[in-house]
Amino acid sequence: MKTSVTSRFQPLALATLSASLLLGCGGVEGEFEDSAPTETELATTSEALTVNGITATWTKVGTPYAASRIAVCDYDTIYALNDDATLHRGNGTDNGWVYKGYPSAARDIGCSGDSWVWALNEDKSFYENHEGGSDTAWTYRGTVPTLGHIGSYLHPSSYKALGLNTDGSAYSYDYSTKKWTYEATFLGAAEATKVKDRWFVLIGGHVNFSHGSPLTLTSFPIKAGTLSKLVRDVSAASPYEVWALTEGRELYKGVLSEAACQDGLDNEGDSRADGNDPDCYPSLGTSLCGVMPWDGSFCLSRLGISSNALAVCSGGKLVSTRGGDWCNEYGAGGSDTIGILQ
Ligand SMILES: [Ca+2]
Ligand SMILES: [Ca+2]
Repeated sequence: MKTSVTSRFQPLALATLSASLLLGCGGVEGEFEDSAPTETELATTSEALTVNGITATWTKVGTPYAASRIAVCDYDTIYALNDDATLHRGNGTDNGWVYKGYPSAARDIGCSGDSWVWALNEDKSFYENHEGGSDTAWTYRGTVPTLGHIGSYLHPSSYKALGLNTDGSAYSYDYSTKKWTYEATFLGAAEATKVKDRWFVLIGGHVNFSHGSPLTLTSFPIKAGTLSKLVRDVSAASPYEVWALTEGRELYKGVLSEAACQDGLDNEGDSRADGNDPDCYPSLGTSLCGVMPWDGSFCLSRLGISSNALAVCSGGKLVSTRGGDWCNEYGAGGSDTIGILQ
């Protein structure tokens, strides 16, 4: 077991690699430019799935065709470890990648915040880097022979990585205690990532998300017509936003949104429930306008739920919704004024 950082992450021919890999991570924007609009839509947005009050939708963000592994931290900060072990950071779009370093022995990565990167090497040694993947900033944190993969674990109060053993058991590593702690077991999992209480787990080439108690996993495939795209890596920095790198090296962003709007629950975990979640404004507004005999702007709280948002109705149909502090919560009518507040 070597503790020398440079022995594992020796930078080689940086100038040459930098140029070629910037190209490697981008340059295919407009791939669907010549397609008919309906084909573009099919190719970039996957059919939605609704389960347990959550709607999940995939949208294609880019084609990082040289990327092997991804790690997401913060909201749109993504690290990509390429096939040739160069490391890049971007926002997922093809022209947004910046070369960060060459951790030549790394085979998987995770991250915790904008500039904190974890790497698992081919020999199962595990490293931490606080300088955005800079070649001189890797620190050895041990060797775990049973580790198959590592992923991001966005924890509200600590910097953590998630390690997945080849038997499907997942452990978190805490930078402050330098210890691994058992979290859960997902049989057959190829990768796992966790944000707050939500797991995203890759099983059989498909991303699964967790919900409910006891924990249930639901498969959330990226559909391409009647087929599903196989995913090679998954990572997340938000309980309702997950990123997937497909075997075809396409990068997709999956968004979980609230679909059950009168159940009193924050279904997807964005800290907003029912009438206080903008995801719910359209369906609640449609329900409210459907029973309103007048045109005008009405509080969604008229449905007997907590909400400060307005629905603008005309002829029994929803015209638009307006978020903001318009209404008194829990009032059967709020503070709107029929016929005056338009
Ligand atoms: Ca709900
Ligand atoms: Ca919500």
